[in-house]
Amino acid sequence: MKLLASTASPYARKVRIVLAEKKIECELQPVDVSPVDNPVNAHNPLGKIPTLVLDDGTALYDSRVIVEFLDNASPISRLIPEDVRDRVAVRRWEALADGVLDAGLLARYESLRDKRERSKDWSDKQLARMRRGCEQMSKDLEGRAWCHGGRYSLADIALGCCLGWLGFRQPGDVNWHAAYPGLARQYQKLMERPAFADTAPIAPK
Ligand code: GSF
Repeated sequence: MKLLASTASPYARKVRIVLAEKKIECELQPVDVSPVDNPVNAHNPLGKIPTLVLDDGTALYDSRVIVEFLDNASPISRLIPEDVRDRVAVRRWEALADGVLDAGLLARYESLRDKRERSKDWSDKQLARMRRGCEQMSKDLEGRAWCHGGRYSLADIALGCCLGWLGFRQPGDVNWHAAYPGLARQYQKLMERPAFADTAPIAPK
């Protein structure tokens, strides 16, 4: 089994953390997805990472499908609850954290365009989305040790990957750590886990 990934991708980090928490061995293949023709296309028509290639050649994407597969592949450290209501709550957290990331990536891509081609309205829309998302996550976490059900789960992993990337890339030049101290504290706590500390985002060489 091999994971096509990059050290900067927050969605790939989610999968790498799940692999580590569940003690599943997996080869990591760093790939650059910026060129139109990239090595991921042969496995995933969307050309996106993370993509997990199983030993029989089956490719799994996207990160949400991969983490579900991995959580069921081993009983060690269950990260997605079995109970439907709990599972839905955890997956909603994941959808929210991933959604904030999606908006952050769009804002970042926009900021990398030539100044004359950038749309302020488009960027502002993404920033507002990120802000509302962080606001909600901050509110939902208030007074809790973990995102859902009093225990560490995929929800915390998704939140941590989102916050880690926001701190790393700073889309929109917003200082998220200062704006949401509760979230910043939670990220510090998550970083005490080896699975998080070992996967902190790094810009690819
Ligand atoms: C998002 C993957 C994604 O956008 C998931 O796996 O959860 N919903 C998907 N990956 C980016 C890399 S990154 O910024 O994490 C990607 O592969 N982009 C390539 C492109 O051409 O958009």
